[in-house]
Amino acid sequence: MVKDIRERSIDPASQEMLLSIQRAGLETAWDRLEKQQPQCGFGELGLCCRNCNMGPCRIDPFGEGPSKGVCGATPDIIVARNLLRMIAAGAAAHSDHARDAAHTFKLVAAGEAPSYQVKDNAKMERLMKEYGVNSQIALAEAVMAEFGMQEGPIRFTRRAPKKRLQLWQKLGIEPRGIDREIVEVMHRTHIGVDNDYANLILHGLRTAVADGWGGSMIATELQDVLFGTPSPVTSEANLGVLLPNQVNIIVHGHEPLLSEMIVAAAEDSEMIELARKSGAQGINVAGMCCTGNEVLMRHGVPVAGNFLQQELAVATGAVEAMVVDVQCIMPSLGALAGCYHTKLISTSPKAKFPSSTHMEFHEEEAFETAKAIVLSAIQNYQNRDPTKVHIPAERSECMVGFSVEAIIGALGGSLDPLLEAIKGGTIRGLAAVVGCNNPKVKHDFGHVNLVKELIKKDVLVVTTGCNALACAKAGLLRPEAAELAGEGLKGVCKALGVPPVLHMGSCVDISRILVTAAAIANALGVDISDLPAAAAAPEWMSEKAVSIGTYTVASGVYTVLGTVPPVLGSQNVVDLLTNGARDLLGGCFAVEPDPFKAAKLMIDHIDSQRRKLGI
Ligand code: BF8
Repeated sequence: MVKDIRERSIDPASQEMLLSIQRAGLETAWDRLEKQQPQCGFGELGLCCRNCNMGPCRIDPFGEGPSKGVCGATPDIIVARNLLRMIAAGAAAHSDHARDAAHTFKLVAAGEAPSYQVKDNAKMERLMKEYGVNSQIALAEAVMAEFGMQEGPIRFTRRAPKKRLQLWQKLGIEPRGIDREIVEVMHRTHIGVDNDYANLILHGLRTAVADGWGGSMIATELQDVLFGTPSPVTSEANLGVLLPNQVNIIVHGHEPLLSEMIVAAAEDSEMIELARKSGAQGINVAGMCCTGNEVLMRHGVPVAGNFLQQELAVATGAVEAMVVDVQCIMPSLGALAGCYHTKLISTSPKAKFPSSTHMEFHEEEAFETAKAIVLSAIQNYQNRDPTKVHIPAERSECMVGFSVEAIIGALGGSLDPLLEAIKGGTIRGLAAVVGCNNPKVKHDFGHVNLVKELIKKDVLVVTTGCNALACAKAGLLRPEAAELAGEGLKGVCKALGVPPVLHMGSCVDISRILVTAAAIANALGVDISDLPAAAAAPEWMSEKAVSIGTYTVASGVYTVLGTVPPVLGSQNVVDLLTNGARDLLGGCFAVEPDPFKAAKLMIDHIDSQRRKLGI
């Protein structure tokens, strides 16, 4: 029996569902975390090496047991190698997502994916110019080639301020092809290759830059071309968006290639008619995690929640189908869905799950597959058990969809009003608050409190991923949330009619934040590292977040993590990431689990940057 469910989440809808799940005798990630206690100390410190079969080797942090692995690897080497493999996995996830978008874009160019069209021609033309090509197919081929390119540079690194680019070149971390950098991580971390922790970390930086200024940016740009560049739209967030009398379909995962089609299929009149015939009043699609962010910001599709709410959504007993593609999908879902009538439908050949129905999705016949998936959800409506339905009431309004283009639009066509507000001090600085949930942190507590503290002190917040969804649920993405901001920020938000926290999309869309930071730095004639800006991931857990944090630091941003990365086993690695990086890159990591203290660290950094800029 859990002592106090309020210790697990600050979100009333989640608390309600956690109680309901507990009463049903079922388990969630929070329960499994408890059962894992105490977690492996060697793993927590990054001191366990499984890279060859002389091991596994572990280093005793207290100096009483072995101080080296069988091959002679020191704590510095083991910690750095483990960190690099996390970066590689994260960069691979974002970049493989981008590859799928590029593949679809190429099929569209060749007329082989009739379900998709180019929605933003102007953006496509800008990209063609940037790549120096004059046809859609040539653009598709040029983008595809960037993944396996043997020599650099990848195109979008040219969007970074000149000083940043020169610094990357000087340090030898300007990335070549994205896949090449990831492969090189695996090579260097194989037994007996790179055994210099600093040299390893430099390559980690290069790989992460290939993610942020490569894979993630490609995903964002091509998704905008195919599905439209987001502009402000209002919607709602939290489990209360599930509807008692409709066929509820949750799209969960990351790639809008699938979710866009499900949204379109659910609007098909034939499908709506079938839903009515089955006794439902209609079809309700709701998002979850980052694919939720994608359809939220492009179509205003309501979002049921962030990472830790995926199990809670199934336990409402009101979900006919949870349709998943890739990333951040808990393997527990199939078994949990089996306790209700919910169908867990996997769609990617890369991602199959226990106890799921697999309906493979291919771009060439995307709409047809999406219709078959929606139909299977409709047919499942009759299996819903009304006695098991429990939908919390909470749903909060939100205004989302602040792409770079939308921000410039809201400012009246140029960044100048923002720059003036920053220079004049009405806006103290900028903060990017992003990242996951992690049951080690009270759900949404880090996100919501950090963001509230920042806006209170006149820091304009941009957000993506699960932080964005936490903010949406807490009402921070409404223009009315300006009332919670300091006087300066409040005035700017009220004048523009925007919230003090701007939703910029999914996790690959952190690339939008990089582009915004570069544009501001260029306008001020400085590097990103000179800006009164900081970043944070208060509840991060995924390897993607490790890659994101690393490219943020490589881009010159002071980045505060709310959970401790597995690096404490090497003081040298810790020093490099928290101090050495500052001298090398102008950005570095800090770790602070308390969101109030984290806000203070970020604001102190912003203030010191303001002083250096003389503003
Ligand atoms: O890419 S913030 S838990 S959903 S990894 Fe996953 Fe983390 Fe959420 Fe999106 Ni990002």
